[in-house]
Amino acid sequence: RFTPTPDDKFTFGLWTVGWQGVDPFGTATRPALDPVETVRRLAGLGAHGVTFHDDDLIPFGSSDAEREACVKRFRQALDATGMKVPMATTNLFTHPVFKDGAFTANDRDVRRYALRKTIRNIDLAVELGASTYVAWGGREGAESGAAKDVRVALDRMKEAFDLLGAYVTEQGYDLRFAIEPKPNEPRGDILLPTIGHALAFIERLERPGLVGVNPETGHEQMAGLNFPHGIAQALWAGKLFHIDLNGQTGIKYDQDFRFGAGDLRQAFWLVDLLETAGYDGPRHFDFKPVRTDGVDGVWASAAGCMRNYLILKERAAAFRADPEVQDALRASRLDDLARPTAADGLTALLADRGAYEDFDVTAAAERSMSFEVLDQLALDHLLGVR
Ligand code: GLT
Ligand code: MN
Ligand code: MN
Ligand code: MN
Repeated sequence: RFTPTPDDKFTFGLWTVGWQGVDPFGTATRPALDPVETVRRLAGLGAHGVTFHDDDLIPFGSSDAEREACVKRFRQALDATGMKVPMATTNLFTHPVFKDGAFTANDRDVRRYALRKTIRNIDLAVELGASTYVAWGGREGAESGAAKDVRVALDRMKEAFDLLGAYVTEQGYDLRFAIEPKPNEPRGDILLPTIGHALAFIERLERPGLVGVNPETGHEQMAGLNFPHGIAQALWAGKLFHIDLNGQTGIKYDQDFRFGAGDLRQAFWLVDLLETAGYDGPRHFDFKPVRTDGVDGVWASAAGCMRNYLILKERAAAFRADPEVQDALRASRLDDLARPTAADGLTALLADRGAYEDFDVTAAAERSMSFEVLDQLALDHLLGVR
């Protein structure tokens, strides 16, 4: 019970369990992990696969021969364990050259370098079987007003995604892009700060069908937003290409706790949504094992992410299956919400005296929505007392 298998599609970034605890105030508290060891350990815990930045796998500045050797060892570990690589991404934030951004850096040569670095890793991603390419623009932003002309920067951002879309199309790659929003950190303000901003941006691209979103729990919550609501809108738009699961306690720095820590109620509704909406992509954990812990804590927290997802999945399924919940849903008129408001058209609506002239607004206003009973049932299920 609550033991993950590869069918659960749990995946982890190499950089998550590999985080050594470096933060703005302190140096590493843990040794570096070899990606090969990470693949073996995660496979042992029941994960489905791993994801990577170019620089997680191949140290920045490696020669071509070193690069080949890194990829070869990694591929051998994948083959030996059956682990998959469903997603990859580019590190466009660590090296000082990206201090003012990558696709939207004011310096044109930095933007051209960023595109070439991305394209190089797209080739590797496809070679390793990835079908999603994440783009987190952590350094695309500003700390002050005149430093970035946001409308022009968005032109450059669009140009980048149009070029990348042209590249994968010309190569015939079966690869889609997923933009990861974040409101701030490391920049004072980051471009495309929320799911909503990203969705609107995507519709202005040359190939909108190639681009979706990779929302992260904590990133929306850093902006005070309801993560399950944002995910629901991404699903509604057909744009949930990938997801980064973790934990966050409200509007603060990016905490990247293990999934299930932080806002547990939002985690419950999120799992309920993913499991009932037919999302069949990876359940990708992008978290940082707390830096107080040694390597033991790294694997304990990776196991915890998966265990918490499976517990919440069971709790959410029990909630949906409970006959009292089904009655409460009807009492709250969720079935009525599912009915079109004017299926017979505008003329019929305008001619319907019951819709306005004869509508008893007082009686309608007096009907209770009964949401408290419904929510208490959810809490009882979440807490495991039903
Ligand atoms: C970085 C960031 C994450 C992104 C990763 C993809 S790397 O750690 O904090 O949220 O998902 O580039
Ligand atoms: Mn984060
Ligand atoms: Mn992330
Ligand atoms: Mn992160």
